Amino acid sequence: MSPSRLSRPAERGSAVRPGGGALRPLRTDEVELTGGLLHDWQRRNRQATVPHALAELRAAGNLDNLRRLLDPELGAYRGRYPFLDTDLYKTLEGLAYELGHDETPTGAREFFDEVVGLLEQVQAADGYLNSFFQDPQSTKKPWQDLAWGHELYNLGHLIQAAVAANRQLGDARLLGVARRFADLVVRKFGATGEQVVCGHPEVEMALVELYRETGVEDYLVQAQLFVERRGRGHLVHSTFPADYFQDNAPIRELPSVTGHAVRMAYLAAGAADVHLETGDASLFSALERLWDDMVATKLYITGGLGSRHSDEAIGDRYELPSERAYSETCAAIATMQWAWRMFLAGGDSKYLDVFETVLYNAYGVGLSAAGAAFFYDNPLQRRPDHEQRSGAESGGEPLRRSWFGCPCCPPNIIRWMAQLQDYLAAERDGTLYLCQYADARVTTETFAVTVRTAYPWNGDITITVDRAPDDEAGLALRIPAWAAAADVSVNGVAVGNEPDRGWLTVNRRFAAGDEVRLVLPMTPRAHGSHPYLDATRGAVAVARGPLVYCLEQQDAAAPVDDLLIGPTQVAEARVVPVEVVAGTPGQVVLDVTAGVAPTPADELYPVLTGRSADEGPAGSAQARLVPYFLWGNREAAAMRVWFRQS
Ligand code: FUB
Ligand code: ZN
Repeated sequence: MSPSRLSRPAERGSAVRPGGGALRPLRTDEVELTGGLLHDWQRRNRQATVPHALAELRAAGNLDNLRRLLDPELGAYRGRYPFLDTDLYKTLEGLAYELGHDETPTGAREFFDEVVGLLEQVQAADGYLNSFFQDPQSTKKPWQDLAWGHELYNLGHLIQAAVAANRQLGDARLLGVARRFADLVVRKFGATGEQVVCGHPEVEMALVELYRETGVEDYLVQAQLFVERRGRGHLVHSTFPADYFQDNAPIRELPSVTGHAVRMAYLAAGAADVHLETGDASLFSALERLWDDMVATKLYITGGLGSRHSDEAIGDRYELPSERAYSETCAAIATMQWAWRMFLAGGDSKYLDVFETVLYNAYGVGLSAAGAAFFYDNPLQRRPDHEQRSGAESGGEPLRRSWFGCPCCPPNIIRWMAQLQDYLAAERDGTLYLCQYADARVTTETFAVTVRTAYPWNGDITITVDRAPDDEAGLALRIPAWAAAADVSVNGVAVGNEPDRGWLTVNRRFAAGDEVRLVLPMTPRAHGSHPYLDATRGAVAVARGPLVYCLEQQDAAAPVDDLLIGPTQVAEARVVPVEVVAGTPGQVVLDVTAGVAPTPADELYPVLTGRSADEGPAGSAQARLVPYFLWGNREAAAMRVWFRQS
């Protein structure tokens, strides 16, 4: 770690800064994570993940791909994909946050300056920028293949990095590059230009954010055009079907979230951004409908989206296999981006509940405890002899990998980790909304509070008012849907009011020193699944608070496939604070006494003769359930989230 050389701006805007909507997200400088799991995750990002990624990006040739446009002697384009510049952009976005810290990751400043300098040099005179297509030896020309070329997807990540650099560091160099490219896109693909869309949504939310940052309306109009154009047959595609690109129907008419999972959730997040600026109510109701359908039929219990390895697709309703779950880490991030915008639009806490589930499970699992190895796909079950496919890549490490040929997930993890504080709190009409619970200092113009908690390991949250508004004000506490009850008190006196749309709001004339205490029950829960969900019907999953638990073979006295765990075993589980994996303080495990099923017959499909399928357990065995996000940090072994009951 080296000391930062930057003086960052006093006001640092968060990643999403809507002009409309119900709530204002607090700025980055208004929320500071001070301790606990999320804070430790951020420190790990700074100390381990970023330095690791910078080395991988250099080794993989991402910088050389830019350099060789200036020096052809450097050889051929490195890598298979036309979107490898985005690995740099996502990393730059994360670095924009990290460079604002008192201590910066080793090599971060040099890397940032080097890449920004290269981008400034290689950008074409008309603003175009993509090292794959600018390659004189490339067989493809710019804009020749909108479906697969990812050029606008590239622009989207460039814009997001540029906005972050401008907001977090007051460094406008990248913004200049991004605007030149965005202006080209507006000229070429605007209302009277070519009627095309990109095969991979992403640029929509970026263009809206560029509009927010610059006030230039053209960018918002362009985002709106891209959202509305999709699904009207403007994409020429061959390898993948129309729904892979969400091009089978306009977004307002899509019957359900469909196609490639990351594309779908980025598109929906972009459409939500358009709604936030335009107030387009019918667009929002379409998004609400898609969201509700997704949550009711297509989301894993971990919050993961996308069940198919084939085409990295979401799959049909109730198609949620555990072992072959795809649940790409990028899709987890995209789902949180969508959730946050839906919340900002209307204030409903149900979006934050899903955000929380994704954060601690489908997203958290993507990174190793030490911070330098990644899952691309995130299955909910692993058999000891089965291979971890890790996206399109087979062979290699049995668990998380240090990098990928298609490394979309690692830098996505980095940027998201760096900006976690942007999603902790919001405000509306003098009410401060605490969206996620973590040790933090929250300081707005009128309110300053300190949050102390060991969440998600326990549900005790204390909010101390450091500075109170002059008049009566509100403190809104999210009561997660998983919480069967919630005790709220102010200075030791119980607050009687009920939550409204998931928010319990304390309204009063606060004074410095006031203490608001929220206690959420952290009783382990046994979850079943919808009867149509054949893959896990009759099975039980275990959760406690926002954490989904799993069982790894090293923690069970019998094969995990033979263990029987039902609601009774979960109700009797012992909640034990113990460190399973070094480097993650405060862990809580659940010790259960599981039944052990009789040894199964060898037949794959035995004839049923009236013999009871439910003979009851042949014995019992001790088993220790660990948080799902921590699995795979020891030697590769069997793992399950869903357990047999019989
Ligand atoms: O196409 C760009 C990225 O690569 C996608 O978002 C990921 O799913 C991976 O396919
Ligand atoms: Zn990915």
